[in-house]
Amino acid sequence: MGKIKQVVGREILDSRGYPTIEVDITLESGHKGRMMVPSGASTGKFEAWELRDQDPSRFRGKGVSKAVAHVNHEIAKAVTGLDAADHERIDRTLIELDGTKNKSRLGANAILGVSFAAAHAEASERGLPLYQYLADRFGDLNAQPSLPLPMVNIISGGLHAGKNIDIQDFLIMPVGAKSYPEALQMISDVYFKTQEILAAKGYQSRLLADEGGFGPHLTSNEEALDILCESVQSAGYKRKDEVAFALDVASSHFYDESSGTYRLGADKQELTSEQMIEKLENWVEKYPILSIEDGLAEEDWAGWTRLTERLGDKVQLVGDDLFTTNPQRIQKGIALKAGNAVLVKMNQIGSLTETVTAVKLAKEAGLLTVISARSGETEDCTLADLAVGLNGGQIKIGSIAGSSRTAKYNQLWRIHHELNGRFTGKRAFHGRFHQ
Ligand code: 2PG
Ligand code: MG
Repeated sequence: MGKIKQVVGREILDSRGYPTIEVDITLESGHKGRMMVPSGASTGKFEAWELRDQDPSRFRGKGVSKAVAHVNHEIAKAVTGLDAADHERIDRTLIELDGTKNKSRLGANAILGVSFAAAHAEASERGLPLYQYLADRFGDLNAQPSLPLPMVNIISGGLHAGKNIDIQDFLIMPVGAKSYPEALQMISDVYFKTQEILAAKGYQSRLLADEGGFGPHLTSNEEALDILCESVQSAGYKRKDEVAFALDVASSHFYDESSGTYRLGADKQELTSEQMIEKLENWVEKYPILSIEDGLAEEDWAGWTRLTERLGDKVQLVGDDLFTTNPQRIQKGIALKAGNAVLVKMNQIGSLTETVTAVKLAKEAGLLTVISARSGETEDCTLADLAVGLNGGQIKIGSIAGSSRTAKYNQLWRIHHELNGRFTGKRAFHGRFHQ
């Protein structure tokens, strides 16, 4: 254990060119830990609060200097002298100091940075890689840390690609891969085939969306699925058995609350919750889809229960905006049988121990987990270590372009060597969904 000696916050830039917070913690021993905080664009209503300055004279109002000041003054004072290994105490101190329900006074970005920087510092104090430290402290007792199956963005839409099409992410999962490097190679094959196919069809294939996926102006949402089918086939893989599809529909962002309908601009459709379920069901019949995230909106609980009844034994139904990594919302989902998997984003809830609670709660209830990046990222690799250390099963980082994404893929590749290749692969699904 190491006592916290110094806490320093500063502004840095994220992958969209907006400021975010970096926190450095130094222990009395001299060991240090650093955390760079990610930031979402298609954020859920129930996420912890990301504090931005709202001062239009700096960074279009997106500066985080107030949150940085909180780190350097109030927070530094409160956590200096605490044991960096006592994550429960550190997080409780931060949450109580903030005093709001959604971390809006100090900022969830400020709190998250300090919470995770402490873990980095303590891991360094013990001479352990972060994933091993997290596994020792919070991991599954009966399972050794293992590399997650990647869920990788190939074609982007929605808020990450200028609303070219409505569905936000068309992703692939290399379920046939026997190892992490093989998974990466399969992803790379499909990624570059997609680029060739888009170019051949006359689409813009060089410009990339926020997460490094291609963001062409397709004529419909379904066209993206057809293109993916073609890419997987021409890359020489069997659809579903070797490469399965995943969608992040991010439907909260085209849901019209007043009419209770889903407005798909690219398909010129306005659908009720029931019709949206039918549309997803048709896609599951027609395409090798293994996972659907946010197929329905964050407040459409009744729809989610029906969706899960209809499709829950065929595909993974992941709640992102629905759950916002919030244990209370996950509890509600368990009670209502809404969804069968949780997307885990540490900045949605805002601290290490609450993220761990969300993962444990999900696993105990038999829900699968996908540890996820945000659309605004940095070179920080905490996410990769977290996914391994907690045995998250699956990881969603974005595409294989842009160093904020590849930093994490590469960290996993390093860990692959340290773990002698231990890879969860398609076992992430525990044999469900006929995998
Ligand atoms: C999502 C994420 C990552 P954002 O919706 O799952 O793809 O996007 O960080 O913008 O919320
Ligand atoms: Mg999502």
